[in-house]
Amino acid sequence: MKKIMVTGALGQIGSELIMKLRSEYGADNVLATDIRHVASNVTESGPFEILDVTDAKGMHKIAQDFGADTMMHMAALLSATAEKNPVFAWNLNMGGLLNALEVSRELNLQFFTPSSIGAFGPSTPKKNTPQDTLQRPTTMYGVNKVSGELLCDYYYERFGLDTRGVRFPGLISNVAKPGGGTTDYAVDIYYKALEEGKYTSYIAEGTYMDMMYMPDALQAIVDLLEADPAKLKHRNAFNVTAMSFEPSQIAAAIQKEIPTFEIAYEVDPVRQAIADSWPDAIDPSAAIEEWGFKAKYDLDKMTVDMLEKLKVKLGK
Ligand code: VAH
Repeated sequence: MKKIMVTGALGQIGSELIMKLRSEYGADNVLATDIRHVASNVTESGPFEILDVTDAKGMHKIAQDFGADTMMHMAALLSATAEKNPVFAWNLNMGGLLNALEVSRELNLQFFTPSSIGAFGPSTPKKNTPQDTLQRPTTMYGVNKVSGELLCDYYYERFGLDTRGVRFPGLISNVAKPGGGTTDYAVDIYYKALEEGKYTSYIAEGTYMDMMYMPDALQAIVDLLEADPAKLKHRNAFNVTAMSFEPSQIAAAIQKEIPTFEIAYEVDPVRQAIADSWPDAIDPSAAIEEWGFKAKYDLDKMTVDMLEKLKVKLGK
């Protein structure tokens, strides 16, 4: 049975990943860590430790004492936050990743960390973006993600470490709200639709980005973790996506459920520039062929589920 250590366990992905992993592998076999303790189902449903991922010795001790055989490094600053403090973002995103890779090498752990469509830049083909293509991102987050992909490939090639990763699109969830991302509008819009009946988008109409509902993202992580390594031609990091849409399309999907919902636009130039530098729609065929990636939620199905879950959460 796997013994999995997760960093960034209270983040947007981490907070749901912990619950998914505990249901798959048993609560006691999944150690959640984060830089702060916030009482939640993550901290109450299984082992939890406070960990600053820039503390290599602390990370090694926690992984060793837990008897981990798998490291899932989820702690990172997202795109918009990273642009506000690029040096801090480099130190945290790259320092934390290097520590997680080194601890995994020293203790021979299987290793997973997510990359992002943010690893692509304006010179990358925007439509049907290939698995292997030009990656010249123009954001600190993107530089971190490309560097991280190369570092994870290096640890696989140089040390034989079993590193695996995916390039996530914007992730939409009804549990932990994302913090500091560019795609967060696609989460905020559902909350505002129920709370105010309208939403002002900071991303311009017509701006396509890849997106995926969190349940599909979590299943993709488990499927890749369990994939037969002999079938993996790629390692870091597989393109995965479920849909590509622009703000007026998610608004239209919400209007099918809430006909009076209205969208307006007040573009944030910083996050618009980040979104404009990313692909419109990436090609997930390598993930489909090499480990059977499959998304279950499209925009309409996700919208129905999001609104249903948020109505309960918001007491609507
Ligand atoms: C962000 N949600 O917006 C993250 C993600 C593809 C976007 O990397 O920064």
